[in-house]
Amino acid sequence: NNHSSFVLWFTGLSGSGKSTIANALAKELYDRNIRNYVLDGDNIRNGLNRDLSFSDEDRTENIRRISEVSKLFVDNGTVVLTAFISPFIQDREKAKAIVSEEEFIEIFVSCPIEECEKRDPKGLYDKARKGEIPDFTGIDSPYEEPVSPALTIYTNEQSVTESVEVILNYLKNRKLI
Ligand code: GGZ
Repeated sequence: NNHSSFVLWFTGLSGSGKSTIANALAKELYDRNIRNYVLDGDNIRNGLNRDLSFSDEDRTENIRRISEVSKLFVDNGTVVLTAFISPFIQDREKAKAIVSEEEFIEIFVSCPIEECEKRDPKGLYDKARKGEIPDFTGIDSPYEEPVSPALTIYTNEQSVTESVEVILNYLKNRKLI
């Protein structure tokens, strides 16, 4: 288990597949004895960040705290996989600066909003269209695509297994695993 730690920062729309891919990759890393941890809405927005809404300001604060927590995990020698929409370029840039540029790997989980809306696993897009959830990303709140992510994963064209394989190959090529 002699490897450097880093943050795999997944960004993309709700329903794009961030958490699914992060969790599948986490299992692969675990099987290779690489200590890792997935940060997502379930363990952050329900706990540390339960005081935050989905306003632009609160999303920025959400990402800032997640970045600081990620840095602590990296200091501890743990690979971190974050699965948050993180819609603003500027917030992701700040996250990169907090974690440190060399240890920050941005992965764009790309999926057309029509497909995310079709999947709608939690029925949130449906509610947002009806006006029941204000400031919903992609509907009435912006999503700024990464300009030069380390990797882009196309979840409407690739299976979860294929996506995980692409990321593992990237990490191997960079000699990070
Ligand atoms: C976007 C929302 C919203 C609004 C609740 N906009 O598909 P999910 O359910 O499980 O993932 C979404 C999650 C987004 O939280 P993040 O912390 O990742 O967002 S951000 O990085 O922008 O701070 C969705 C749910 O929370 N959700 N309301 N208005 N997603």
